[in-house]
Amino acid sequence: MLTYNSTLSELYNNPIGRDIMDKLLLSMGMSSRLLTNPIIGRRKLKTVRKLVGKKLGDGFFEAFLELLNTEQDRVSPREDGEITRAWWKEAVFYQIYPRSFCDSNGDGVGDLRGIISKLDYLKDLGVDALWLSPIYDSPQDDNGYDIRDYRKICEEFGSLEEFRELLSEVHNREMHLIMDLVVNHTSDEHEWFQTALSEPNSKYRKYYYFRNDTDVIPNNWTSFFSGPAWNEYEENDKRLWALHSFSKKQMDLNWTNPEVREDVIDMIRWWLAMGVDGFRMDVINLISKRDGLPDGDSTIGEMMGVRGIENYFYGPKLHEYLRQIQSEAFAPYNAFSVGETPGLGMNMCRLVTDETRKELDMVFNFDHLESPGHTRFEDYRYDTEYLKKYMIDWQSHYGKGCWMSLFYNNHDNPKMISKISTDQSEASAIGRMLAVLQFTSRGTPFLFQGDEMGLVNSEFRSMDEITDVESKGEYRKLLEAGKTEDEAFAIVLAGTREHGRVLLPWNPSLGVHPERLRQRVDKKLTEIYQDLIFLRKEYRDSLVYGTFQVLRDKKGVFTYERVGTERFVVDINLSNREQKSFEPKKQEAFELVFSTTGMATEKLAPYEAQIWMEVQE
Ligand code: TEU
Ligand code: CA
Repeated sequence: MLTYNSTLSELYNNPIGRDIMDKLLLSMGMSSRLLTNPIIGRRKLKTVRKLVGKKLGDGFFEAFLELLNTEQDRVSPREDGEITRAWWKEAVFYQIYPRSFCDSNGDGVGDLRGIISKLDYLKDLGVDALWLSPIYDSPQDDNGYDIRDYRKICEEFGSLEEFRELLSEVHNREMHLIMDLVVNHTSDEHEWFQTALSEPNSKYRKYYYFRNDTDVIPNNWTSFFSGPAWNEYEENDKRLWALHSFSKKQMDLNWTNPEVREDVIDMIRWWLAMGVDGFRMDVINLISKRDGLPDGDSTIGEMMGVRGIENYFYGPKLHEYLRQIQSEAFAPYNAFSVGETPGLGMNMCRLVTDETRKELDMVFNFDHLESPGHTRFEDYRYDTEYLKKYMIDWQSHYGKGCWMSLFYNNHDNPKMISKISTDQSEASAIGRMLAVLQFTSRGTPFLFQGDEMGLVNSEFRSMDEITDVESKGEYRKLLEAGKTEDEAFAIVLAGTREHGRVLLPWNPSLGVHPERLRQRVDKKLTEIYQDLIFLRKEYRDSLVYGTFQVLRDKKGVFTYERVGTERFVVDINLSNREQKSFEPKKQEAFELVFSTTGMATEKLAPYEAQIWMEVQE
């Protein structure tokens, strides 16, 4: 049991402790090596509390200790033996955000028929598997992440028959298709919630977190989309509260209720029986909440941007629920699972993905998407040195029993190219460099729709052009905090999820957006994606499953080797200045197999990346 008498090294030995302390030090610009220093490691928590207690507050330490003591398990990274082979480790995934992917009937909303029309394009690109963001019946308050009927297709997108056609067309091309599983919450228009509201004695009242025993809001939790995390209703002249971690129309399911788990598992099996190959599982680490839903610590709330999150981002029954979903829903169909796990660090990710744990196959970790000390709603230039640090850390330490997802963009984030530079003349070079890093690293590449087109952020001009419920909440919060409309819009513009949600520019002449929101496709980049995906598959033993070893990581450059049956050296210029190329490979028998500039020069041009292969005798 960890207590105030525990030493920092004992705390650092706990997987949750390590992840939280690493993140804290990183955000303060300090090295986590500090905590492996024997002198510092001997310090007791009570001493640290005396030093920083005022700043962090007592609640922080209570919550910290309570959280760490929930995890008795340890999973150390496996470095020996072989990596278990699997189709989803060798596949290149492509995330489709249906409402903006391809509109086949000109109503301005993407649809299933539009996706079908692009399957050959995706196959030619080298894509092996699709991840569809939600296509279920939904009021679209959070663009489909608020599901009203899990077994019905949203009419704007098409019909169940069209979905079956899409699925068979995908399988005919020997591709896989995974769907988005959103079961931390349902829409407030879901029949379960509507019944729970209208029939207090129905079993569905226990499907959600309702409270009718208090006149004041049940706790101090805030929503991910700003404001309190509770809706207020009126029942028999009394206040009735219901929990929502996200929008006011996304009501949290109560996973402690076995009937909720059974109904969710039944729904998952329904889709898997139809032939779906697996699921991306929306905020799946949030489903287990601490009993009693205790207040959140304000310091942690400040740090994480959501008050109360320490009570559910890694809840007490998370592993139990994940194991039940895996054994009762996924295993019988040998289905693939990738969890979306905001807030989990490497050690907690290991605890939910290590192959011995039978919980999830993979997760999306988001720690690389912002430079330390920065947040998404902030106009700053992303530091590629940090991307290098992140990649070296995960490629070197995640272990052979776990498998990384490799991505830069999704429907929740601005474009990585624009984070690095807003100079349009650099966009193409940065896009190519990022592609080399993604396709020569160990893990599964997840492209987001349009990555292969080199899309950058959009030039929205006002909040009138922003539809995202999260951005609107953020804008309101900024105005309430005293920002002017222009200041608030500038902050929202930097981080709005809308950048990942504009219709793709298949034919820029069409489309419902004004000229300035339509982007040209970087066709050369699309070819480069095809070449790199081909190379990765051609040399799968080395570029997918091979070893990873850093050869050079001085400022501005990142050189590493991947070794399987072949040996590759990847030489990357992470900066917008010319850099020396990595010399030793030139003397040895290496040949240049790829360069983002097409030339083998003594120097690396800004953002140039080269791939060298050892010539086999
Ligand atoms: O996102 C959850 C999540 O991690 C978000 O809080 C995300 O961190 C933030 O929006 C920006 O990074 C998932 C879905 O991807 C998102 O589209 C949904 O809005 C959300 O869950 C609720 O379902
Ligand atoms: Ca349409």
